[in-house]
Amino acid sequence: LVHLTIDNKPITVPAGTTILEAAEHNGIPIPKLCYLKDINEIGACRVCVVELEGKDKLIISCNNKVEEGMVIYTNSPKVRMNRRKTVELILSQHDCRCATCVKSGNCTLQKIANDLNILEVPFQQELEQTPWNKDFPLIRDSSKCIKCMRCIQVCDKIQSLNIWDVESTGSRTTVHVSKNRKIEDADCSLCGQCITHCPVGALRERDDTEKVWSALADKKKVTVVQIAPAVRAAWGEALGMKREEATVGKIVDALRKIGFDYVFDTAFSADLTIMEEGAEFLERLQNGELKDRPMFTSCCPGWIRFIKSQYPHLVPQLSSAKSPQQMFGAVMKTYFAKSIGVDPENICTVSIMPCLAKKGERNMELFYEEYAGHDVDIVLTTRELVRMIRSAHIAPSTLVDAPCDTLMQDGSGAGVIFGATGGVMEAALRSAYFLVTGKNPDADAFSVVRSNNLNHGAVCAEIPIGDTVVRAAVVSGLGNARQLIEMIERGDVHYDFVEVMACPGGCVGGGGQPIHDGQELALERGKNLYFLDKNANIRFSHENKDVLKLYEDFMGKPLSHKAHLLLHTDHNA
Ligand code: HC1
Ligand code: SF4
Repeated sequence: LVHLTIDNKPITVPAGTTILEAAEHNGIPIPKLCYLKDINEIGACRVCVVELEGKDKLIISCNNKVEEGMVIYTNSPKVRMNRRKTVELILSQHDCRCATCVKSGNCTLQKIANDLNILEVPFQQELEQTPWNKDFPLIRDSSKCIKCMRCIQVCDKIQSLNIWDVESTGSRTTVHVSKNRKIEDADCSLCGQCITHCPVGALRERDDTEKVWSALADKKKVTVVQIAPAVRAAWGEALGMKREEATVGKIVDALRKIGFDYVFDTAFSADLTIMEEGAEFLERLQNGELKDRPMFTSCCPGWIRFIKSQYPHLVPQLSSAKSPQQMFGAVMKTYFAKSIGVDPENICTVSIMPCLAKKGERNMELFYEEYAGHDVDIVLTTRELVRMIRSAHIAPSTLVDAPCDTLMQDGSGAGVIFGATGGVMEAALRSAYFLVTGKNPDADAFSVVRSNNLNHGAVCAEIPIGDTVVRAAVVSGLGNARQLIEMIERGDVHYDFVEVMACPGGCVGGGGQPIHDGQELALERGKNLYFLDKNANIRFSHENKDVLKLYEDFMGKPLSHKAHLLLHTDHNA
């Protein structure tokens, strides 16, 4: 243990603790911009400086460790003056028009400048303006970048994709797409983790809310919206709602108030996905197709983009099932369109997703008898949903629990846990068990595939189902996925079925979720989905009555010709 004083408070912490952590654990917060625990501890922003008694120069607190007897001041006149100069310099190179910035109100730079009572930017340098493809789902505004390097580090260390890099042009350091590429040519998975780790508004999603407002205003259009599982675990955070208040039923109410004609829950089509993917898995397993390599899940478009660019030879191992988002879109434009007697062309399908990659996935085309457009027309992130609720001036306190529309109303607990890492696997195992043995397992029988630590890489389990043992692996985060694939390719391990989600913790930690600077909330949000599953009326996808009715009245059975046409895709194409 090390003894020191911080702001006259005697403190004892374990050796190896940084000054910043020692202070924070003792209720003395130190402002910081670039620091991200274990990911970015480079002291680039110099905002976290502190004064060490006996030393002339201020020291950086995020990467200097405590030493016995240190006397530290975190807010002395010298520290304040220096910190102020640092922040003024950052502001001088930053586009400070907060009123039109997506991060306003939730921006670390804005908060630090406000806290330091900086009322004027003493000098403004010329702002960096790098051209950007505004049609790409990920938008970067170079004039807002503060060169904290977090995007580079998250992409390298967590996602192993190295999309961003530092570039030096004369005296200026800038961040840019690596290897001089354009973002659209850079193998970006669109996981959006760089956005959720950016302390300012330099990175954001392409805003598609105006497209939705136009569709809502178009009298000819019937607007149909779906809400992804993970959205319910996070949307309230950005509206100041308590966790228990922020129910999915209130999202349904908000979307109706905004003007949508029909509102559905993606948990319905997650169940549908399990019916198709589960049947496909058992077929491939029984045909001996999985002897050398596993079948991989296909519901995460960030992962699909990753495997296509990094391991193209493994693409045939992907399940051919479309994601729940796409399946729902296809069903909305066929089965549902027929039931309400509307031409699919006049239906606008919208989805609310925790995800950026879903904005790319929606480009997938729908063929039904003839070309029928896209399954999904517009994808909004959870953050865009919140912006729409705000634009509509809906007070969260006025929202009530409303049910989804009928025909595709049921959604099981198994469908809800899709939003957390391990959830797709667990849901699939529950139904595979039923398909093989003819009876339900205990609904919690496969909870071993859940994660409680995202730094531990893959979760693996051998699951007996009837006479066979299914070797299952679950992984989230693309760096973890890369490690697992390398092990599979070397032959060190063998699995039959592997679930991969691009974002750490799964969709609950998605790149489109509300941002809390420096906090990782994926596991906590995931627990909420498991709680909802535990308390759900039905916990098995194969017991979803509306899914069963869809098969009976329209789709036939899993893997039928019609199901292939509407619910599956060729990832090789
Ligand atoms: Fe996901 Fe999925 S779980 S991929 O994270 O399979 O985005 O929530 O909607 O499609 O269901 C996302 C979440 C989501 C799909 C489902
Ligand atoms: Fe999107 Fe979920 Fe995949 Fe992240 S894990 S890229 S949020 S589908």
